[in-house]
Amino acid sequence: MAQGETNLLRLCSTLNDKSSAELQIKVNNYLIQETGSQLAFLAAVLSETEELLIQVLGDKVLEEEKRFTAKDHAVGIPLVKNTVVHLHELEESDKEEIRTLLDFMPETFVAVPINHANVEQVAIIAYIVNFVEEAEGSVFRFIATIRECFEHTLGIILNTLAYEEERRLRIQCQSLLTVARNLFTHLSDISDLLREIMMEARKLTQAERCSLFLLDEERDELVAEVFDGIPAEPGNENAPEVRIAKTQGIAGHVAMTGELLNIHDAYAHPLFYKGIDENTGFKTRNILCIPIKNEKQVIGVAQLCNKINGVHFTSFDEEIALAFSVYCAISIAHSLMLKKVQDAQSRSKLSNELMMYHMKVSNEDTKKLISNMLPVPGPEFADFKFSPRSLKESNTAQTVLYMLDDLGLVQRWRIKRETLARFILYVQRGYRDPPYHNWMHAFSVAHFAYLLLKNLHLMEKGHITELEGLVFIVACMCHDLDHRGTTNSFQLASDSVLAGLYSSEGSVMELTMRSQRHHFSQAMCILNTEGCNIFESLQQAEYKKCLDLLRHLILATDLAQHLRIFNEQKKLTEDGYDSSNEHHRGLLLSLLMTCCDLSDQTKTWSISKKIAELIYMEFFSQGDLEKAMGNRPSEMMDREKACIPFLQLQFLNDIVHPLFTFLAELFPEAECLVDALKINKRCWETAWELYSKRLRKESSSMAILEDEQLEIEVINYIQANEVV
Ligand code: Q2T
Ligand code: ZN
Repeated sequence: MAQGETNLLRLCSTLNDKSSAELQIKVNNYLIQETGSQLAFLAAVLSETEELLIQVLGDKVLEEEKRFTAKDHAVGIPLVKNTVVHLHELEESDKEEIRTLLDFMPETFVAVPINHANVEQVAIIAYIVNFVEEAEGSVFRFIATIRECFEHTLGIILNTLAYEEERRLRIQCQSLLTVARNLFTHLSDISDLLREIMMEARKLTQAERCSLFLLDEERDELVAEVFDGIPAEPGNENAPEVRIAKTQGIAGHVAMTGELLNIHDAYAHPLFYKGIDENTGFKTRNILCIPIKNEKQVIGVAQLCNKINGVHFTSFDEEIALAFSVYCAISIAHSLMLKKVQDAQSRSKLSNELMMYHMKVSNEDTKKLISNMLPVPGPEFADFKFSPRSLKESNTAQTVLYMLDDLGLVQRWRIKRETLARFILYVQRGYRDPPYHNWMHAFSVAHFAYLLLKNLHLMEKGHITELEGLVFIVACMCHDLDHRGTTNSFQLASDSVLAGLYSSEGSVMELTMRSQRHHFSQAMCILNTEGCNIFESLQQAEYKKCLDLLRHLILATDLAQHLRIFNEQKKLTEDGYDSSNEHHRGLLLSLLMTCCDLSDQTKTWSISKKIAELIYMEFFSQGDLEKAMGNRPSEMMDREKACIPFLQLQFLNDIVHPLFTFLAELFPEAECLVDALKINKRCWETAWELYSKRLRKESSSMAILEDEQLEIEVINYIQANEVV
């Protein structure tokens, strides 16, 4: 075997290193030995970027690997031409470049492109320098030696390089993830976050300093609130923010173009401003300036100065800084958003406080309510036939107090009388004064809850718990708090504040529930007002249950919500009610809430008629508003079109009657309510007949309710039926 072949075999048998640098040293030494050169080295071709990578010269590992774009550098010529290149083919400027790389001017030089196995694509370039041409054609022999060498070693060199690149990417990825986790825990304070970003950026790229600018779009300026690395002057931690024009200097250039700048020699760069160095005594050598972009635009610029242990920032630094800047953009955007949300929350809290301040219930009012003595209501007060609307409004607060007392709930839950009195007064004041959805509505709904609890013995028989009993009445009192006398859809159409609020909660399906959420939120506001928390004596677990139930029950009075659970309630009446099942209790309580809400219809005809008048006053003023806004109101809201008796019959048949039928199926004692409903339905039918006869004569749809003839005919009907 020839000596050369033995040497090559020996080389191959030693190529078992993990690091490509060590492999290259061995290969370089082999080439030096076989060609009698002074120096040999390799450049790997990075196919993705068309860059050349040089890590080792001879047996010296470079402190910092060198990267060249193949197109504009002398070392890349063999790749561009895809041929062997000799020193004498190079131009003077190319020779000069080679000299800079090697630190000396070579006498002889050959660069040999080596293709990937079986592919016409250059994988690496091998260079030998200062060999001795003993005889004619010895260069060709050297080239053949080089080619032969790589036939056997190219695979392992490329694999090792690829492995190192993968490992580098993995480590970079890991460190970026750590950084991201770190950043996302600093969202609550933007200057905290910015400081953290600058620290991480310096660590990742090994920079002496980092400054961070955010774009102030209103003023077209870049603002640096905190400068990292510049020692804070003693006693002046809140150094004034630094502002520069959006177009000024290196940072400005990067902000405008959105492109990264890697400046190797700061003082030689036309955009560099020496002023700051002159003032601070800091010497800027090189700069890496990166844009921080969200999907659309530049939101800031990070400027890194002076690579530690290096001549300038490398393309690795560029790569990692750009990847890092993505996390910066996300975390900065989130931090700013969080700040906005928190500000909005504070404003909302403030305006709530203002509202509570103006609603303020004085201690005298509270005391008066506790000490006032109304005569104890007679037994008729607890009868299904009793109409709470017959009470004077000025006595209603005290009546609520009485009802809760009478049910034993004040004692059972250790509610302070003063707190309870104050709470009731706040709730009363929390209602506005539309024709129907006012405090008298809330009060009569709460009274019906009292009737159900008492007459169906819901707590005594264990159908619901005592806590549920308490929350049931409270929910009734609060269920329409701050009602504006308009429907959900009107508020959406009129773009009201309420429609926008609660939009982030829940899905599209719950689009209709926003006013209900507002009623609940108002109830919470009152509970959270000083001296109003009637649930304060509850244990934590009970307290939470209680608020969850309050919310659930207020939401249950939404008509759409009722229709949603209607079938489940139907199934409940068919399958039987199981009070040990929490879901069953929830369904029952929802049913009870809606019964209370519509309980006016189980009273006398005169009340049913009066309620229709109030309801349609409210509906028609909404209709008028809709017309004024240039929209067409629904027929029910249109005073020129609505046929009240027809609409009432429809409402009683479709909504009210099925509800109370369920109730009577679960509790036979409630049968009398269905009977009362049936009478009212018959009355509305009588009214409809009359309405149909008068149709052409009437100008307003409300007039029918004031018609004397109607009154007489209906009374005749009732008298005829009283014997039944
Ligand atoms: C299942 C409980 C639903 C309680 O919610 C409401 C909301 N708005 C009005 C109930 C009522 C209500 N209370 N009494 C009546 C009467 C006598 N007639 N109503 C009515 C509600 C409607 C129609 C006639 C009523 C239903 N529309 C109200 C406006 O928006 C479309 C539905
Ligand atoms: Zn209501």
